[in-house]
Amino acid sequence: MSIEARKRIAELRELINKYDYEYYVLAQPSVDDFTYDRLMKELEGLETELGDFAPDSPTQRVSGVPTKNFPTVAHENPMLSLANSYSAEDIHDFDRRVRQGLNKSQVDYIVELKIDGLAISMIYGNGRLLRAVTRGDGEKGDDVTTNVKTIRSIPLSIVKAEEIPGKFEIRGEIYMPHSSFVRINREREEQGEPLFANPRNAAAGTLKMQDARIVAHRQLSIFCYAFISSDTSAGTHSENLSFIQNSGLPVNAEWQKCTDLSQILAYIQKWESKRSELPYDIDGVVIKVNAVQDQIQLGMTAKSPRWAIAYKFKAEQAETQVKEIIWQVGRTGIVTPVAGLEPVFLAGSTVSRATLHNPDEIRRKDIRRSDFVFIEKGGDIIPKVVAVNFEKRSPESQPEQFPENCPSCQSDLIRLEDEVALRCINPACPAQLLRRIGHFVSRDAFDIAGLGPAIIETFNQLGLISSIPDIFRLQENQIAEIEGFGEKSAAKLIESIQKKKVQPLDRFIYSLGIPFIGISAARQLAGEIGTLQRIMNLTTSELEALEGFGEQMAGSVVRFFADAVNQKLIKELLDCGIEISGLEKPTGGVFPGKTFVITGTLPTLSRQEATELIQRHGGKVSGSVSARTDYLLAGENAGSKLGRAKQLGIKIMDETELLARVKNG
Ligand code: 3BD
Repeated sequence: MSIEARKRIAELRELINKYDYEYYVLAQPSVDDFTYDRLMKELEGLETELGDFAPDSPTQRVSGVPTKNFPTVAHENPMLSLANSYSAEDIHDFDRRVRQGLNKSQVDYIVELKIDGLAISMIYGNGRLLRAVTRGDGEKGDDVTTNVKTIRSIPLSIVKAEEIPGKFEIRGEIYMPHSSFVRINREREEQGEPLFANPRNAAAGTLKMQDARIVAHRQLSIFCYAFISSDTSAGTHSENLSFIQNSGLPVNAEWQKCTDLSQILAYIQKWESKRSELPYDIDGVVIKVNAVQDQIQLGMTAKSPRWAIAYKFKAEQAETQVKEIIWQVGRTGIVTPVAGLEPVFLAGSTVSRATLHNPDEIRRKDIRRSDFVFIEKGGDIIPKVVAVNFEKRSPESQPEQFPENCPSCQSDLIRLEDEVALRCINPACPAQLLRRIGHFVSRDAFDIAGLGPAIIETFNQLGLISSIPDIFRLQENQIAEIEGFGEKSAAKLIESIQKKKVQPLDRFIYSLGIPFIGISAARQLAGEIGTLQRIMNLTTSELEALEGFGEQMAGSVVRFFADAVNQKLIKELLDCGIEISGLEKPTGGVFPGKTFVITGTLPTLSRQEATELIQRHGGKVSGSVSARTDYLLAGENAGSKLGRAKQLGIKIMDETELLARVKNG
């Protein structure tokens, strides 16, 4: 029995690996999903029976056990950067430098698409995938092996290549195809979670996730572009690409050999115009000298090889028509123009709105209703209008009339001196109120699930919510009567509201919607000042003494708390039974209740990552050094904060120590 079971296990593994390769690398499946699932189930069953959980079995792609933090590990070979170029002239110079450096009149190049994803290094030993590490700073990165193993186009073991070196490294770019990106964002929208701005951010967020099951669901892909081994001396880059491909790893098929500058430029031109037809994002083209001997001869500069260069495309644009210009009232009364667009596909998703920022922007670019415009995605979720296609403008078109009255309450709009924005200053404006309520219940504020914009509006129209404190006065029986609700959902909503009545000070401050005070400023106020009463009594100069607080933020806080309307709001909230729980409870974690200040550039962690790591382990991060600071986390080029921390005798910590302490608990 056991011998037969073992034989069957080996058979199934081989079969499933073959099907994975056909499906994920060749995109030519030879079996249907049902058959595949059945084989996978059979394999899982046999493995459990025999207790055989080989790390390279296809069943091990998704470990059910979430990994803790990602250990930082040094790269076996440093991951270099690529020099960037933006024009034909830059490429011309590159080609001239290369030929001069090699003293040749003609050089063979390989040109490849530059995948817009995240660079990864994978180490194979005796044919098995041992480790996958993010680029990090090029010297060391995060060990994300568990997550990378969920990418089904990456073989866990290589058997195909005739002769494979004992140990080798393969590099590639992990990316999220448009299809996965659209699906993930749709799911996030349904769950009320913040959307990813682009596939690259989605891939980055996914690769750093702690739960490999979710990573598997996100469906990342990879294209590999480099092979490094000390065992073999490959002749050319194109041979390396073939080796990678023969090993069963995906290589982007669009690479090409070029023998001169004009061919390179033609390739760039072709892909600059065809990029939108691809099912994944590219941000340029990479040009590499083909012969490894030539690469060695050219060597490298401080950070990047002299034998390769990236040509970066300009941001991708799409053309579409402006259907309407909508004037939206925000929670602070600013009235923002938004273009409602004929839906158009751009860089991975369908776009139907673009921000027009403010009236000046509309005039400057002369954007009108019915105009055809070019739009572009930046790092933001909402794309922007880059320019009007004046050739297509209708002769009847008229410049956009700016509203003089608030589209919601009809009160006169004003335009403050030194401000570009139009503003509704009616404190009772219903649109502002709805937006303020929406902000109050949002994720970083009171985080009340089940009170989306549509429900808030319904409750408002029914007279159930006319102010923020009214949220806490809602009655179950009132809601149960509303169409679309029932007793069950009414009870659920009331429960979800009651559950959120106790909030830490930072969330409470943020939820008030003080202009210019975002979540991090609110955290800073809560962390450094400590109580609501003290925050309400701060003077402009005390506020300006806080790191990062300028005149605008300080003035806004003082004005907000001086306003009787806001004082009444706070009093009513407290009367409704809202409690401020002080700061997040300083229990548990490695740094319970400890306050960190971060300064300088850390070797591997970004500021955001370090902050999250500290917070996950019970600590807080503040913006400025004070007597209350427990640790200064210092990186390279630390400035005045380091001096001040030393003065105050505050313990200085570097990233290595932080990571070690986190690791050792
Ligand atoms: C791609 C380096 C060399 C091996 C250095 C020539 C910089 C990201 O499709 N080749 C490609 C791609 C990236 C590459 C090289 N070939 N380096 C390549 C690359 N087809 N994207 N990169 N990288 C990868 C990087 N990443 C983050 C921060 C700074 N640099």
